[in-house]
This record gives sequence, structure tokens and C-alpha cells, in this order.
Amino acid sequence: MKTGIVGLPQVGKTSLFVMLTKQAVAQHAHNPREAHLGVARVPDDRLDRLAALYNPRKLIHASVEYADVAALSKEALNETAFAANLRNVDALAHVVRAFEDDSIPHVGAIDPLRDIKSIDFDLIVNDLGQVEKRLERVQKDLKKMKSPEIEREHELLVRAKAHLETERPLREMEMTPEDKKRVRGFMFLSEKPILYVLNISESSTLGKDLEEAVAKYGVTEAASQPNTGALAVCAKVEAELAEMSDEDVAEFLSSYGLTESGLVRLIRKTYELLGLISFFTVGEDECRAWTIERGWKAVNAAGAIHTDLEHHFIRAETIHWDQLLDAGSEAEARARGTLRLEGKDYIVKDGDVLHIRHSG
Ligand SMILES: Nc1nc2c(ncn2[C@@H]2O[C@H](COP(=O)(O)OP(=O)(O)O)[C@@H](O)[C@H]2O)c(=O)[nH]1
Ligand SMILES: [Mg+2]
Repeated sequence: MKTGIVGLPQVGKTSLFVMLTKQAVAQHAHNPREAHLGVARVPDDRLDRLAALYNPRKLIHASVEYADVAALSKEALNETAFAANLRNVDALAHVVRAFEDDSIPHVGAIDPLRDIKSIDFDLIVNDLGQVEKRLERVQKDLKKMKSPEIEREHELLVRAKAHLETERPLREMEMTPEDKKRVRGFMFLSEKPILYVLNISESSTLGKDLEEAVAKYGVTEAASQPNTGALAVCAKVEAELAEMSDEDVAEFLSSYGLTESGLVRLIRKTYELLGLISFFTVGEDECRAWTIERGWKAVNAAGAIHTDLEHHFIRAETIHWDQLLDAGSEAEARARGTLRLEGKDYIVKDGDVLHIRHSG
């Protein structure tokens, strides 16, 4: 699962990427159209607490991948390599400038909603071009030969075109799972879930400012659309946090009435937006978080660990993480009946601890 960091020039994309992935970025010897790739660990207090129970040799958190794409513009989108990088991501994090700093140029006044609309517009126009091109082909095909599948695609494309022409992104268009499958190959940009990340100024009232930013900049409505979210961070402060020890970070955050850094909130929101959840495997050798999509069955979750486990799946010993902590041991949990056996079709819940029994 990969999230593309997009936005106008000089808004803090690379700053955030570096902090998220703790990865140094060569500013010079790098083609500006090439994306930086990096992985961010998904912080998870539940896993940390389970690990305290098992004291494992290895502790492995879930991760999400980020791509720092060059600044987005109409011109850039017309370049094949740039557009291809962007099409390949599963979601977008649009970094929006909300911080004041006269030394860093911006297109006109600070106006997050204008920038949000402008980038969304570029995505919409790009998709519209794709849809029109495909429609022409499909209409030609239909003249030669009618088939139900081509007719359905035609109908869907006509609907998508009308939707895009009202300047609304495809992520807001209602589509059945079959429709989604039909358009998957196009990798439409405005169909990708998007998170608006307001990069705000530092201030002495940062906690309150972060909380109020989405409403203050008029982004509440835009962010409440389907497959859309918003949050505020302060890249400047996050950069300072990155230099501090864990204890100092905690003290710094609490002095602003905060419990979590912006990066942690950003990673978690990305995870939610992508519809992802975690389940855990535990033991003295390894405690680990695994990433699956909400709604997956136990047998598919087993497959996320290893395909052999999926093929030879018998049962999943299952317990919710807090019940296991509460019991203090698997033996006690079994005695209490909170540790139970589930079959193939069990829908895994966020925070389940699974032990897959298999015949392989
Ligand atoms: N004052 C201030 N400057 C920032 C902030 N975030 C980024 N910058 C500065 O803005 C400039 C552009 O940042 P960068 O991350 O390279 O932006 P990108 O072009 O979107 O990748 C750099 O000089 C950063 O130090 C912020 O929150 N406050
Ligand atoms: Mg950059």
C-alpha cells in the first residue's frame, strides 16, 4: 500500500516525507520528476503492550509506504513518467501550505482551500482526458460489434464523464464493486482516496491551532466527502521533534496539550483512509503486526502471513488484544474462554491476535 505525497511547490512535501520515513533525501543528484520512496512504521501502542507480555526477540510493526512525488502541475501531469508514478499509488496525501513565511514563495496569498481545489481540478482534468480517449475507442468498438460488457463500460464512462464535467473527483462518484473493477486499469487520479494535510505555522497555542485548522481554513466540507480526510500538522515543529529523545518529545507534546505527534496522526489517518486494519501474531520469538483490509476473512489473513498458511488453513486461535492483556497469559485466556477457535470465514477484527493452525 503506497501513498503519494503531492502538492504545490515548496509546501513541505519533502520535509514531511523525510520525517515520516526517517530517510535522507539527496536534494541535488536527483531527477525532480523521480519519486523518492520510503517506508514509515505504523506506531501501535497495542502491539507494544503485547510485546511487554512476551518480551520477544523481534518486534515488528506494520508499515506504510510513501512516495514523495515532484510538485504537481498540469505540465507535470502531461509527462508520462510523472503521471505513471502517481497512478501507481493507492492514496494521495495532499500537503497544503497554511504556514506563513515571507521567505518562502507561494502562488499568491495563503489560501488552503484554493490550493486544494486547484490540485483536485488538475486531477479531474487529467482523468477527463483519459475517459474521453477511452470513450472514443469504445464507441468505435460498439459500432463494429455490440457486447454486454462493452455496453456496460460505455455506460460507466459516460457517467464518469458527466461527473467529471461537473468538476467533481471520481472518488465522490458512486460505483459498484463491479464498476470499480471495470475502471481499475485506468488508475484514475481523482478516484484515489485523498488526505488533505494542512501544514500550519508554529505558535504558542499549537495544540488548539492544530485542532481548529481544518475548520479555520474552510476545509471541513471538502474533507467530509467520500474517501476524503483532512488533518493539520506543523512540519517545522515535527522537524524539531525528530531531533529529540522520546521523553523530551512526550514532554514537549504535553506542554501543548498534545498526546501524539503530527506524524503519528498522519500515518494513522493514512491507514484508516486506505481501509486498513492490523492483526497481531505473538510469541517469545516474535511479536508482529500484519496489515490487511477491513472485511478480510481469517483464511485471507493467514495468507498475508504466508500463502502456505492459507492453503493449509485449519482454524485460527483468536483473541482480541485487550482480552489477552487482561488475562495475562494464553493459558488463562483459554480457561476464561476468551481465546477461541474461529473458522475460515471469520471476519478478522482490528486488534485481533491470531494463531493459525494449519496442516502444512
Ligand atoms: N516556516 C515554515 N517553513 C516550512 C514548513 N514546512 C516546510 N518549510 C520550508 O519550506 C521550504 C520547502 O519545503 P519542502 O519540504 O522542500 O517543500 P516541497 O517543495 O513541497 O517538497 C523549505 O525551506 C522548508 O524548510 C513550515 O511548517 N514552516
Ligand atoms: Mg520536494
